[in-house]
Amino acid sequence: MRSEVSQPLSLKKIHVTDPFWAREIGLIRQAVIPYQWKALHDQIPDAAPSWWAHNMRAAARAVAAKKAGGLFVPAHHSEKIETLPEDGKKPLEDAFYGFVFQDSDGYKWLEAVAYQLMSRPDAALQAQAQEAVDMICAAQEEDGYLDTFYTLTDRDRAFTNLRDNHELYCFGHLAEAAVAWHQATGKDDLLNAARRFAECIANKFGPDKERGCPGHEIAEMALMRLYEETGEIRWRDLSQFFLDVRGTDPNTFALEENRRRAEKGLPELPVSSERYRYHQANVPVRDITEAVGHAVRQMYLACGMADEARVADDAKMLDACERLWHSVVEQKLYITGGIGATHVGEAFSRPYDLPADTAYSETCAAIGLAFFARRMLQLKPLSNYADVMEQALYNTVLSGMALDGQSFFYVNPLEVDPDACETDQRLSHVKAVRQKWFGCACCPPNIARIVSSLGQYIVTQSKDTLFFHLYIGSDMTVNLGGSEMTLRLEADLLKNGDVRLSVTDGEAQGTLAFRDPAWASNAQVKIPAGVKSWSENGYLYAKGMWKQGDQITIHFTMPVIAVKANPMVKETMNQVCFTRGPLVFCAEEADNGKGLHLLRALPDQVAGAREKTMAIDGLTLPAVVLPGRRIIAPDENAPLYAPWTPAKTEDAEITLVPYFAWNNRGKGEMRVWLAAE
Ligand code: FUB
Ligand code: ZN
Repeated sequence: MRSEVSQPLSLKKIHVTDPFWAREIGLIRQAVIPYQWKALHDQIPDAAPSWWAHNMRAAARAVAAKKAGGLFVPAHHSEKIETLPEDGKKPLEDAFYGFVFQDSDGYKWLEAVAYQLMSRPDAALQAQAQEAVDMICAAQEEDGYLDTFYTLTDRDRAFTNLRDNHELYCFGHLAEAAVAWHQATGKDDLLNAARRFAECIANKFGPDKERGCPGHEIAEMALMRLYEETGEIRWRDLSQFFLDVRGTDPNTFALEENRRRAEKGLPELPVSSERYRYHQANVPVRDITEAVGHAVRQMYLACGMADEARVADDAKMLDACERLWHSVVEQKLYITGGIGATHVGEAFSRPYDLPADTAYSETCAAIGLAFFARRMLQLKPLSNYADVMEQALYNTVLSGMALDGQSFFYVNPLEVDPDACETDQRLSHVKAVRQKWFGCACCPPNIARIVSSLGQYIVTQSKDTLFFHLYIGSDMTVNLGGSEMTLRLEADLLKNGDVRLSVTDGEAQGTLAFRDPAWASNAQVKIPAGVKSWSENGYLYAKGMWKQGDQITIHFTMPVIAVKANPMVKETMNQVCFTRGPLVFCAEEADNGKGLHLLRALPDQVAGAREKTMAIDGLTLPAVVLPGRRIIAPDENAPLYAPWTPAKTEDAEITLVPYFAWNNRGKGEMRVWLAAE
């Protein structure tokens, strides 16, 4: 294995204390997890039902009936998806409702709970999670199969539509939750359920069995986790099998589709892989050059690929991961760390196509990007990976949830006009306000799990080197060269770029590496005498014998920066946006009135930006006030077109708030990119 490969710290060894992020993690624990438990049980008034508990209980009854030798007659004996009961009717007790992947919502919830328990044990929360675990285990069939959709509809059709029906996706989320639950509690009930399901899958698919791969990736990285947790190599083999099959001819999605078509007497379709860009199955994974198709799927695949590159030291896979990375960050990434520019297929668009108002930028996709970035960092400590991870976390991931944790965005555009998105079909995917829940509720529990596991993104360790990727205040216990030491990282990036790392206990010989963020033009570093230091790949390394009382302080300058996009991005031509540290800022109607498109920012005068704080929903957040201009709106009799004359403008102060905090003060316009004068 390559010498630079690093691993995150166990969440039992790192405790986030950061003034901003500790609140977020606490919010997930105190507000979001209880809220989502209610959502899983359909107890949130006026919110779309989840059906998770309903489906699990119904499947458990079906499984029990089968075990008792009885006949289970499905209420819906077809693959038709019932999102809601027929109009005005009560749900059928034994029917499946919701999207085919509804099981995954509960698995994500459980994974988030497990991370929280790792940081801080809580008997009541654990008991509630145990209830969920028991419900899941009860829904598992005797042969290990565990997917309530097929259990409640037509088990004989299991694994006949991997492309669309998400069994392997649900398995992936189950395995991720099971590993986390095992790590948190030492209990192997869910881990065994995941293993039994993995076994059931491995009995069907493999080199000497049927070819197939997940329509929605995640099983690849989940199997790698299962392998790393249990040491059972067959899970790594299965993950590799899925990666190797993907995008090769004859395409397995086409083959399974042809089998379904044959049942209906329909003619065969071509079996070449080209048609499967949406599923990233258009080329073999080691030949990937561009991020394509459904953005979350692409990111989850990238994670599986990066895990394979790390675990198997697979150089071709690493090359493919790097090409994928460059495709995303150099051509397809929003300034907010969002990805997936088009709602058509929730997908990546062509290079440089980054529209602001019609953006999809699904919360889960930004989460997937952060997952991928962390894995790339594990492979190679290059600061660009951490820059992008931070960009996604501080902006789009956070914007996915209201400051009170009670409502969520699925889609994260960079420009919103409520009147437009409420009346224009082309913008029907854009919501002007966060929603209480979604029929397709992939994003809220995904936020819960990434924020709850934030400690795993801050630091990774490779042998005797600790890499500090994110400046998020935390206390940690590390072992360098066999000696244990406790460290305190202090930072508050919402305020300033002052960072301090102190050895609070113990002593050890090793190297501490600190990322030099792209947003900091100038770092002033103080390290103890006798420590050897050097810079490499955007990290400042400090090697020495560390002992209690040692401190490293870094002052990163954190000015407001006026940012332009590459001119190939047509959408943002002559527009500017403003960032400070990891935060992207936006203008909101609440501060600047209606008609944000009339504002003209003055990028040349960015040095005159005034920083201030603003109270939003009880939080004190950074804000920026800029000198600017506003085009005086024409009166309503003005013609649509007229001979050109310079626009009439007036002075205007432009107030900007962090993008993640937008829409916490009622409905209104929002813009990240402003016209530049
Ligand atoms: O298909 C499962 C999840 O639902 C995807 O990851 C999201 O994009 C949403 O389509
Ligand atoms: Zn989502």
